[in-house]
Amino acid sequence: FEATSIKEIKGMTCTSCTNTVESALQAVPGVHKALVALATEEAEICYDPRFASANQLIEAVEDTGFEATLIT
Ligand code: 9UX
Repeated sequence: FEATSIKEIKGMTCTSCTNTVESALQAVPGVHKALVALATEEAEICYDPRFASANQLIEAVEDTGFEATLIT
């Protein structure tokens, strides 16, 4: 089972920010792939919903100090 989830992440101003958020998302158990785009403020995440939930992904982003909202 694999789901793709896209979130809006506010407040990122450089590629170092996106790397921080990407690393945080990739560290969540069940996440296979996380891609964060600076220009669109969106994250594309492939994860196994048996091990990770959308809320956990939001929390992982907010733990890095950015605001995240689910857009799909
Ligand atoms: Mo770049 Mo982001 O210098 O918190 S890492 S702005």
